[in-house]
Amino acid sequence: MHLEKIFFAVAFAGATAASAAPVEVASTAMVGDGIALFVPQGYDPAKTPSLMLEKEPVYTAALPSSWNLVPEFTFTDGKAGAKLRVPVGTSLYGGGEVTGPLLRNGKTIELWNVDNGAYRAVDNGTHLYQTHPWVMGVRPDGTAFGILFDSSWKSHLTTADDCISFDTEGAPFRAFVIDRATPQDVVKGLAELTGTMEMPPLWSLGYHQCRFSYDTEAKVRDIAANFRSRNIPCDVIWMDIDYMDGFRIFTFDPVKFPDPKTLNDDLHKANFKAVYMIDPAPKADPEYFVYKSGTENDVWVRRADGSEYQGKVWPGMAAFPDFTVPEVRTWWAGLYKDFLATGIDGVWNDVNEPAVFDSIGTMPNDNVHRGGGGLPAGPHLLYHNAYGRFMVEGTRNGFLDVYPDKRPFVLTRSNILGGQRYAATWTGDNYAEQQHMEWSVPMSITLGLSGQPYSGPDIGGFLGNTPPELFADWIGFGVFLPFARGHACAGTNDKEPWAFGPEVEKTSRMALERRYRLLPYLYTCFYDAHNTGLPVMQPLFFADIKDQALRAEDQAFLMGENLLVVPTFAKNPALPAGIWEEISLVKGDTKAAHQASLRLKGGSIIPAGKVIQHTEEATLEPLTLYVCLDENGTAEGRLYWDAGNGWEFRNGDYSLMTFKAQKNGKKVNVALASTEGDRDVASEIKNVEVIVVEKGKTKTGRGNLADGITVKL
Ligand code: NBV
Repeated sequence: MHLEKIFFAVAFAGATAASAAPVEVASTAMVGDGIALFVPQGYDPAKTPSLMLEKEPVYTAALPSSWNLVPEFTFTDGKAGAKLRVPVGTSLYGGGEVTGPLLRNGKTIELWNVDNGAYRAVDNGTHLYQTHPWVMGVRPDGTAFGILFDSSWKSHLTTADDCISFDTEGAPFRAFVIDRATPQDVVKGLAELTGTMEMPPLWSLGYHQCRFSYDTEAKVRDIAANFRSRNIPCDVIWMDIDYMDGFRIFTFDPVKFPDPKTLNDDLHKANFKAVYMIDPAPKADPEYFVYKSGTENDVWVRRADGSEYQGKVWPGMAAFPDFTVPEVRTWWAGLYKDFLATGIDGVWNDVNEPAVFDSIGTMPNDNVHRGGGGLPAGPHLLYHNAYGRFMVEGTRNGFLDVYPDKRPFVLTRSNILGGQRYAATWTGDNYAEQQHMEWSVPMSITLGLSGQPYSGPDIGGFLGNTPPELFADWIGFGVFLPFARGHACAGTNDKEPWAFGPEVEKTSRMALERRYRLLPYLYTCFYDAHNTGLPVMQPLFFADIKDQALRAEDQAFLMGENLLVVPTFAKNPALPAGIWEEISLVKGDTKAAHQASLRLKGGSIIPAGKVIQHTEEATLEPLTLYVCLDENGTAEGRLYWDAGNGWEFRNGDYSLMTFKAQKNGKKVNVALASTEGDRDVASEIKNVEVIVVEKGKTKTGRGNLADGITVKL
């Protein structure tokens, strides 16, 4: 479409009131390879600041006249919107944290972060805790595009078959359109605009055990001891709100958690990490040091009349830090100093939509945020969706101030696109029921396609009592999601792996052993996500972008590019054509009830370690390479490894190894083809086991990397 045709855009079809007034495109530019920027007339960054981009885009070229994905902007009664016409037959994805299927054609979601218990407490689940104004379209031929609406104002996002529309309650905004050869490239383009996640600490890829709440020190010790005595792999124990003194953040209950330092030290001795919850709003108690210091530093969000806003939350009436103000984020970061010094390894920021116990569930729309550091002052209606994102930026910085040499682990319930740079996430308060178990697959895939690769559900379901079968099915595939944590709401049954009896305990142990064996592969997937934005958990259609049958598949999924995971609940999943061979990671797993089936892609090699109980034991000695040859008898795979924490990998202290396999008659030779990085991991690996899977049969060979390994077929 020629640029002149962009003017006089057609009226916005979805508008209900007076028909939407078209707005001309004021300027366009290319800002990256296949990435176009469209700026409507009336756009003012002081009214709609960009809260999602990592940095301001740089003009690289003029928009080519052949560019045909042109958004049409509208502005009606003070509310801006935009739409993008979509070619017939396009499969639509994205929108961030959503319930329902992976394929988003014909859906409308609201973008207004909300505490939405069981995904149905509010507006039938049409909006959850996060905001991702982003849709990706995959054309029938596999080429793909995406549109990022660069606005945090309260809005609706509709993905009709022929049109993506986004209508906001705020001022005009810019839109970025990415048009590339593959959906993978489009998702990477989104990361070029909004950034990627940082490398996580290796320990955070282990299993996490949580409950609302392990409410005494003794209980925490008991849970930890059970994991070790029962040989169930686990890395992290979580402290939910009951560790606090009267729900006051940054305090510890003097009776139930009298000595957090010793508790954390003891957890460390048993090779556990400790993650503690911090909510955003301190109790408005003039005697309480956080409230006192916040008041002295003038950090609180204000009402429209300028007075301090207070809302009821867990500790009673509380004040809310205005995280849009850079100095407030610095103040917030400072609170973590003494807190983390007790040996806390990670932070869980909850209820940061922010949730308020009132009729609208959050603070009033006209509350005032002051901004600063390039951000304008603005109403809560503008900043609501980014409240959690600004909070976790402060939290992450607080962690880095205390531990500059460690990789932070921050988990957040609320976020906005771009916030993957600061925190991982989980999918909030799901219910212990079949549908929520099944939804946990498309939910995390969709988050991954929307810029956030690090997510997972509360395995077993948070609300409601979990029946043993459900837990077993859930953990049987939940261990292959990027973030693997079991969690349970107060008042529900115990949901630790052993709580359901010996059979489920066995199932859980096996599932977790499988995850831990795959750590080298999983870590490599995270390295890719960190570098390029390619999701860790991928939709099956990534395996064959032209195959229409895969477009709606959201029971089976991919872990990285090479491993297909079929949960036991999956009924007739559409699977990609070509060679995919089932692999076994733990004796008996392919036959065991509840364990997801794992299939390796033809032409690929994936690395695995031995069964370990926690990541302090993580080792590549011995290393197992699972090999599945393609039609030509070749295969290739990679392994990324580094210190597992810290930043030295940025200075070259890592190893990225590429392995290649080649079939020669009745033999397969596997060798280290290349290495990148200064860390000499390869020469530390003395024992390599190669397992070639062909037509359902496995053949094993052993050797070392220096000589290469030969497997006789
Ligand atoms: O802090 C308690 C819970 C927490 O366990 C859960 O994971 C969060 O999503 N939190 C919400 C507060 C409200 C629980 C009903």
